Amino acid sequence: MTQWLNPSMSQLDLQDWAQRVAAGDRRAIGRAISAIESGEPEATPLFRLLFAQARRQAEVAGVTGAPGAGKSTLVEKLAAEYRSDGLRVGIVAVDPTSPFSGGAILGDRIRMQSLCTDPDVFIRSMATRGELGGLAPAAHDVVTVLEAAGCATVLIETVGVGQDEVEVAHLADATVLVLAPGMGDDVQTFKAGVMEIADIFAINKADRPGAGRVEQELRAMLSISPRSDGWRPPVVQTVATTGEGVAELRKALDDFRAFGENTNLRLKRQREKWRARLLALLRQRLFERVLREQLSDGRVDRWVDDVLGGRSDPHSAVDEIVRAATSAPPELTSERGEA
Ligand SMILES: Nc1nc2c(ncn2[C@@H]2O[C@H](COP(=O)(O)OP(=O)(O)O)[C@@H](O)[C@H]2O)c(=O)[nH]1
Ligand SMILES: [Mg+2]
Repeated sequence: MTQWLNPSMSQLDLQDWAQRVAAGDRRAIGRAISAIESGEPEATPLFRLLFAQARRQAEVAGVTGAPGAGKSTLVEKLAAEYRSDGLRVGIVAVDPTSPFSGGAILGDRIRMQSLCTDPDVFIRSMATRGELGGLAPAAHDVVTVLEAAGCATVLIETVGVGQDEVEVAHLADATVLVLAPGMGDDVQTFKAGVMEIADIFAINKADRPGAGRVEQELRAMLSISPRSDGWRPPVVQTVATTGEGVAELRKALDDFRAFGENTNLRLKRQREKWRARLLALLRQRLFERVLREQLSDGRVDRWVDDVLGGRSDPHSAVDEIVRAATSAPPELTSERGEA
């Protein structure tokens, strides 16, 4: 284990590591993800190698929806569908209740037996950011590692609470919104934002009464608010437990990819994705730097006391902190490229 954590790892060791990732070595993949997640010193040079070797043509599909809609079951069946074509598949579950949960890649608590014995399926479950869920910031990097591991498809499961669907849309090439009849998610009650990010609708649990009604309402809603990019989101009924409709769902994903490639939609999305990622990292890096350089050793409390005591106000305090941080000898130029 210690060899993976050695900060003075040579370029040769790193290349060897990256090659093992490409070969689908689970241990190497798991360690790479852990190193990147925890910002270990060798993570940035390793990430650079992995990013270069990531097959950028991988399809990243986000699967989102309310808890219990059948996302995990659907992801399992979709993965099997891609596997039947011999494609290597990655699964990222950002869901505390996910049966994929088990910590490491291929944790033994995974209930998806069909997948966990398959050497060409890589599963990573991730903690959500806060109590309200939310996409773990490292999810982007995990996708890159899985792409570098040769995954032609990466499926990301996220619970649909609030902001997540929008975030997963920033990470994925395609977003599938999973609905189920009788779950209270009547079409009228959808938040506008959620409707807009769905490229494909899966009405799961189509074996239950009410699926047809959900589909009708959805289609009615879609017909009155067509998308400006010209894509008409398909609506697919599925029964995830039996696999019914999963081939159609996969076809819808293939069609969307073809549409995105024939128009400039895919490229536009990818630009948005990397822009969001760059800005998020910048925000995080700058904030950490200000915390470290300006606000260590209880100095936050001193600012709080000043505000509390009326000697300063929050806006002026932050202005001063930022001024001090930006006039400090820049650490930034030398920091580039480090974790
Ligand atoms: N009847 C029926 N049950 C389903 C279907 N898909 C999933 N389920 C069940 O619904 C429950 C929740 O599924 P799960 O995949 O964990 O949902 P998630 O919370 O969205 O990931 C499980 O008991 C599944 O077996 C379906 O198409 N029909
Ligand atoms: Mg789940």
